[in-house]
Amino acid sequence: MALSVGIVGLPNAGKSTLFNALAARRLAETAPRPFTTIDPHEAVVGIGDEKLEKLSELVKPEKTVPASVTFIDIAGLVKGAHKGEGLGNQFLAKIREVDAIVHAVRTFTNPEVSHQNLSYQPGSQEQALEDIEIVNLELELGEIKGKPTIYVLNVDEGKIKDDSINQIIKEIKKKFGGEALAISAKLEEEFIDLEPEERKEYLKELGVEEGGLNRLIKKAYELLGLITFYTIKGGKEVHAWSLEEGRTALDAAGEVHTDFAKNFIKAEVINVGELLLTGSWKEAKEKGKVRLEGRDYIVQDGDVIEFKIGA
Ligand SMILES: Nc1nc2c(ncn2[C@@H]2O[C@H](COP(=O)(O)OP(=O)(O)OP(=O)(O)O)[C@@H](O)[C@H]2O)c(=O)[nH]1
Ligand SMILES: [Mg+2]
Repeated sequence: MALSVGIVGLPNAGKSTLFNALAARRLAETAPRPFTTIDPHEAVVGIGDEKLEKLSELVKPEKTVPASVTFIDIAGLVKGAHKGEGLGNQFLAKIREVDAIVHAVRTFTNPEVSHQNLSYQPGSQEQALEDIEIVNLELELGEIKGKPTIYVLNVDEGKIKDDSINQIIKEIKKKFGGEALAISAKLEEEFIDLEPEERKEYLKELGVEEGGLNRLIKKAYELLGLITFYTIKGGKEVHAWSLEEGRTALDAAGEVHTDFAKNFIKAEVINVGELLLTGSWKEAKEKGKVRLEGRDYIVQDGDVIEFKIGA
């Protein structure tokens, strides 16, 4: 499925900062004033995938295409947005179409960045919960209900693993359901300018094993119950695709091409781990490790699939 995720939150929560970090480009203006974002921005982001990289090293195709997520950054939502307060309302329609919501919640300290609440207490649990409620109410009144939501606490860069932040995350999950995690949007945005090695070093210094964006995308996958399968197009193009768990080989074929579903005959399948161990598709076939599956086969996470298509 072509996954799409909308970023919502109060003005100045750091939505565009997070969006830029995800897009790895400064597409949206960010500023310490509310309603910086007016028109929505969209970015198609390739999902970092180690297995895909390894598969690509093995197959050496002309082209490698990661699975992708479209992120949409909209204007901040304020109290009364559903009645036309602020700017967010007119873009709620955009949010109705997405598969999941990333709800940015400010907990970072920065006296230059204003908050709706004049007595804003950075990092306070009450404040975070109150902020969330304001936005959730507007979403509900705007007829956006029951969407899978990931709450992103936008924290000061040194606080990603703080106990107090972990506590807020627990409370959010308890109170609102969905997923929650802490990210420093500002830090992730600064990563745009760094080489991968430098990023790793930086994260290590902060005591964090994995960048926030990867963690966010993983959570989105979990929340939406998605898995990844791969196609190699006879060695020409290695391609990662996302699919809902429990879907069949026929559904997977339809993801790749509508004609593939129409003219489906069989699917040749091997798990990516096994293929990497074996060394090549040809060898895997010779050794009988590539299975032939029919249209009702339930696709597993990490399956590499070659579809056999009729005329
Ligand atoms: N210190 C700090 N500042 C941040 C962080 N994230 C965002 N900011 C700053 O906060 C301000 C607002 O960020 P934006 O990304 O523009 O916020 P937004 O939610 O898109 O705001 P609107 O589009 O106006 O609704 C900018 O000046 C950012 O640099 C953070 O994690 N730490
Ligand atoms: Mg913005």
